[in-house]
Amino acid sequence: RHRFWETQPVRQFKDLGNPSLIEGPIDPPTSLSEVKKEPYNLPAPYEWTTCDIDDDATCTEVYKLLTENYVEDDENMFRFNYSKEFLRWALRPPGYFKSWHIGVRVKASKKLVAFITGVPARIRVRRDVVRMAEVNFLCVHKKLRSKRLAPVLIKEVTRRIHLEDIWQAAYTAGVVLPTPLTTCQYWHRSLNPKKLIDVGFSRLGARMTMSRTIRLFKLPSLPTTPGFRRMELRDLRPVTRLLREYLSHFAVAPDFDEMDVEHWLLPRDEVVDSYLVESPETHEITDFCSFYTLPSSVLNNSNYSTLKAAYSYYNVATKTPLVQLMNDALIVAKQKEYDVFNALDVMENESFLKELKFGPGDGMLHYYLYNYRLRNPLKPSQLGLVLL
Ligand code: NHW
Ligand code: EN5
Repeated sequence: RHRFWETQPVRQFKDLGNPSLIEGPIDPPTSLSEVKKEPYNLPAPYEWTTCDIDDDATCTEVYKLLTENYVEDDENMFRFNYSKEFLRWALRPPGYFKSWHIGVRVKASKKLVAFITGVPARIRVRRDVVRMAEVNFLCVHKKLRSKRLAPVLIKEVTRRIHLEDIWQAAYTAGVVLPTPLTTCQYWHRSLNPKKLIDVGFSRLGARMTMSRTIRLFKLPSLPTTPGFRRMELRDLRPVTRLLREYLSHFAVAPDFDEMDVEHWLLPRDEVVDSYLVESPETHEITDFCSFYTLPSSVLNNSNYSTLKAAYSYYNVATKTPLVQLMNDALIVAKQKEYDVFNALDVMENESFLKELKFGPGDGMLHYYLYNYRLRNPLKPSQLGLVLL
């Protein structure tokens, strides 16, 4: 069934529920000298390239490949449109390796036709903090699909990750592979219902008019929680403390230090936004919420070309009710002209989704670990990890 994935150190479907399997690495690390020194062979017309995402021309090539060929919904109405600034942010966290930003070009024309990336991360699985790669942005040009290029890209990124003495990875996909750590559901909260209906992202409910729908999703113009404000550099320590404590409650979560929080959560315009609640009395930082910006191209619509979407990232509520905190996040996203606010049912998100008028989407997101086995799949609420 899975000619490639059956050969990889990932949990196989046949292992499900086998109680004699222990949790931890599937294959032991081999010595670095045993890692293949040469890149894997590509079909003759193609060659490997390492993409310097700092270089504007290269970043533009990657952006164009992804904009035209990356993930679409099941009816091919929308395609993810990661911005160049977003890609630079996603691919250059603390300790990143340029060698993990891998492209494939046509030898003759030098056209970029495939891509895959890894970035380093420390991810805690139960009590163990494991050095991993987060693998993302796997993309093969539409005209080169089904030629078994993806397995070559995956083997090559694996080889380059092994060269840095890292033996585990985390990744997500919309497709089912052997074997999900957990399967999450996307939820969507309309901020601009008229546009969402016009582009076919959502439908007018039964017995609903457009004006009733607009009223249903209306939000106050300003956040309601006293002390709610944008995160700043001076907040790094208390925010890191808050986040580390919160993430310690999940079975799988990143092990963030201050450098990671500075990179992943300090606000960057149109890339990542973070807000917190500073107690007006004690000036303590008690709550935190964040979202990242990932627009989608609207395919085949004459009125609109993009949807501006915010994706819930990491949220921590200790004093403010989580529902109220996330309502304030919706309000600022609306203020900033996002059309929709998306969230997965990870962490404690279930507790606000229905109350804040999110509806279930038609997309699922499966989470995977490479070369690490858990005895049983997790519930989405046991997962404290959000990948981009
Ligand atoms: S998920 C988004 C992936 N990208 C897209 O969906 C973009 C649009 N699609 C494409 O570009 C986020 C192509 O369809 C792709 C497949 C390139 C997806 N993950 O070349 P073939 C990520 O980026 C398997 C993993 O003929 P294709 C995460 C498939 O099951 N495997 O197909 C990436 C089959 O294997 P099987 C996937 O359509 C994580 C084989 O590829 C996959 O021309 C990567 C067919 O290859 C997917 N999303 O190209 C893994 N989609 O065994 C990282 C298909 O079933 C692992 N396949 O025969 C960790 C590595 C690091 C380890 C470090 C220690
Ligand atoms: C790696 N980082 O399918 C990610 N999105 O629900 C790779 N549906 O937007 C894997 N089909 O339900 C990504 N509207 C896997 C996801 C790929 C993209 C995808 C889904 C997630 C999505 C929308 C549009 C559907 C268009 C037709 C959807 C309904 C919204 C509605 C709003 C009002 C309340 C009820 C729900």
